[in-house]
Amino acid sequence: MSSISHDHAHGHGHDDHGHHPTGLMRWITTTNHKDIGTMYLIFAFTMFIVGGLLAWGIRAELMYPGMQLWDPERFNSFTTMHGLIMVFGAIMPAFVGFANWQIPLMIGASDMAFARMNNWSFWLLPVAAILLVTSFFLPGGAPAAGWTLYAPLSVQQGMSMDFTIFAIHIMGASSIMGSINIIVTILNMRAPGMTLMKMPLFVWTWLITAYLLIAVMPVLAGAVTMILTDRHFGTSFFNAAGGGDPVLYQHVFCFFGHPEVYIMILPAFGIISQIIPTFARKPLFGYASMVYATASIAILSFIVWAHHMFVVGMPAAGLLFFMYATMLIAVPTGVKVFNWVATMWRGSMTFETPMLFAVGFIFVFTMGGFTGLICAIMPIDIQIQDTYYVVAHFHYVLVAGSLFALFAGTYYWLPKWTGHMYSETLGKLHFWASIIFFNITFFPMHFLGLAGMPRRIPDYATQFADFNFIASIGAFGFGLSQLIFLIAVVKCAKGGPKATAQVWEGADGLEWTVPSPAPYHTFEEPPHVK
Ligand code: CU1
Repeated sequence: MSSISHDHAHGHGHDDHGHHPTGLMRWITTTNHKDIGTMYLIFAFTMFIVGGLLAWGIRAELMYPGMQLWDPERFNSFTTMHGLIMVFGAIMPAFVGFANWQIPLMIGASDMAFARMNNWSFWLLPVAAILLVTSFFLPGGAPAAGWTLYAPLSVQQGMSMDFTIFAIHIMGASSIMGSINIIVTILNMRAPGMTLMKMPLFVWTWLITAYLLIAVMPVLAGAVTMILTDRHFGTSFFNAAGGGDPVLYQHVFCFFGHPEVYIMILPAFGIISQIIPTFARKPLFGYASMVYATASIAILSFIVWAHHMFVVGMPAAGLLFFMYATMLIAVPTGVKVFNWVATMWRGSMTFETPMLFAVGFIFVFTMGGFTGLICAIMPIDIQIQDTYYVVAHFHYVLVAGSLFALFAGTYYWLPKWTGHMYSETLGKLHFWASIIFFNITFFPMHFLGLAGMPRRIPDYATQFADFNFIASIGAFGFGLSQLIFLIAVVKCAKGGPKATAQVWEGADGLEWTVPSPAPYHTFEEPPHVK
């Protein structure tokens, strides 16, 4: 869109010497936000495959009761690495990739504010990923303390834990630099006339997410540094024998961990808020309330962390506070879901692949939201703590939430990114395969959890066999379905029918900006529809 002006703004260093780096050097040295966005997305998809193969390893073992494939330690390392890789390697970098591509385009900036730091933010990630993945080949195998790296287990495990701690430090530095870049770009580089309350919702959600990242990545760094000093430098932060307390680790980790779950969902809300108006051919309903809801969720996310810890032994006042605070988050989240539905109300909707994923997101993510509310009810949580109910809950939020929004956004913006239309047939096939296999995989886990099956175990009692078998079939199908996505994207990048400037018919610029002042009365016939 702005590639010509962009080259003038940032390419002059190379022009002076009369050449542009090509091939691999181009990608290593690039400061172009589009190149860097693409690299983030390719990196994220690669890690999604690695994390997915680990999920297959988990589901293969759990397909039948009894011990089949892996010893328990190896199984634990699979669940640990699956979580770490999906959170830090796949979901988060994918959203940063979207931020790089879309934020400068949406606010009319020539590039990100710190284009060279942007390059460094990306290239730290493969280094961290290599540290994480090589830990499988170290003596003692990969870390097996859960993605939460709970002490005291994480203090006792082998040298792979040191690799993981180092990888987390590097990824944290990358996230903080990326967040500073995003905040400065949004606050300083908007086109004249674009006030904050005229910014597209995706830009708003990323602005707020970037503040969350800057606030909590240092907390995670602190937590894993305390593990490191407990391991090697004689401290006893988490060791009761030395006067420490393992529960301290849970408090510090979860103070990072809960805002982290919103880091992984707020940009998804932003993507959905761009897509729904386009395919309903109406302005977003309740723009301002969307912004305030996003900010409220972010603020509330700091005061709910101990809902992960209802069974550690907390005073009743603490239990009640964290229960009610958590329930409060359902209010702004409900505002968002209401606004999306109100946007669709009496719209002239069409259901191309991005809209299918967006509507699928609203339906299935909301189910994950409701089970979250159930987990927030302290007396119930005490029953379902550490069971498959929790596994079902957070996969509804992270797969049907974050991942489906990423798919929706990819199909939505691919024509802008590549200049070509993707195959609608492949896209729709990918959607239906994904949503069906997703539910086959994770819906039975609610029943398993309610029946008492614990998470993070390689074997289980025979009464859990049927639902586990169904879940495993679903997981194999879900993984294979992602090949359709890969084929659709590669085909689109290589060629295909040319995308028009408008791309989505009848959307009259809705795909880029959300008009302000407040939309035309949205319960009337919209002005866009003839
Ligand atoms: Cu939480």
